[in-house]
Amino acid sequence: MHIHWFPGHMAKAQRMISAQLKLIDVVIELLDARIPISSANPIISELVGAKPKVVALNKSDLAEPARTAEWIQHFRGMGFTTVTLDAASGKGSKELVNKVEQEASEKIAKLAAKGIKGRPVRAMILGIPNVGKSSLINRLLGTATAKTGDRPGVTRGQQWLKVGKNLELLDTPGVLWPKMDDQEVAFKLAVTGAIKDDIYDMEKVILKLLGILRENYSDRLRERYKLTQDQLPEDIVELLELIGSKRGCLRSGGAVDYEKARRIILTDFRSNKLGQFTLDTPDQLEIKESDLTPTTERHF
Ligand SMILES: Nc1nc2c(ncn2[C@@H]2O[C@H](COP(=O)(O)OP(=O)(O)OP(=O)(O)O)[C@@H](O)[C@H]2O)c(=O)[nH]1
Ligand SMILES: [Mg+2]
Repeated sequence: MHIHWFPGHMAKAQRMISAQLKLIDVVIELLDARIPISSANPIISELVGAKPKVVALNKSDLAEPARTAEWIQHFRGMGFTTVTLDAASGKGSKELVNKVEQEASEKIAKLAAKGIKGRPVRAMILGIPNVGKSSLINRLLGTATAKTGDRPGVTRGQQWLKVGKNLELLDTPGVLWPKMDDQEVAFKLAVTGAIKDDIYDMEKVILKLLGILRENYSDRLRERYKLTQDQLPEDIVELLELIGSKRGCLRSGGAVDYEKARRIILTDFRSNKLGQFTLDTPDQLEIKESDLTPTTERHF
């Protein structure tokens, strides 16, 4: 599954982000709590450099809570200010705002010493497509001002929004990296919805997902699709076929509609009908840890 994809609007987004960074006191980087390492875009770390940053593990309602707690500890151990977030319900957003204000306090104090008093904290929300940036803004504002959607690429332009007296937020379009060499990472971004569904090989992604579910979460599969104890075929295509027939995904003539069956599994997975999942595990850390740390040596 090779994804070489970098539409023009993403290059533009990057240019816009670097231009705006000068005006920003604190960056809020949203990661997907289901894939805290795979959703950490090295380009974002590079753009952000040494700016104060708060890392938020969003969509925590979709991730395994014990794993999220481990990841939070891990990131804090690396020296990051990190919070758990559910931007859909707003859980964790107060803590996030507090942390952002803390991170900015030094800068605000410096401005005050120069006679500039009462200047709101300016923060920018960065993250890969579909991670929940606009949803967070809407939660903080209490209204649906920023456009959101359950697909990547919803936000195109930039917009400044004021949260209370003390905070100004900039929503940004999601940024992906130009080339994903790591196929594991590409799989996780596809299955969690960060990459548009029409530009990756859905068939391969779903078969891989089913393989993982069969291996590690067979009880959940059985429960969701009402499979009996002896109904869990080794062969993944057979398993897909079985699920399809159980869910009535049949063409006229009685053959299983694979496409429909794949859609059902993907939708169930993304909406927690199969339970909470954390796909990144600490053994991937060594490879990806550098992607979270700003460095000037990386080139893309
Ligand atoms: N379950 C759950 N869904 C969330 C959460 N945050 C956002 N979403 C959903 O994820 C989808 C994407 O949210 P957006 O806020 O549009 O994401 P974005 O990062 O602004 O996306 P782009 O503008 O496309 O880069 C929407 O369907 C949201 O409702 C969360 O914490 N939990
Ligand atoms: Mg958006």
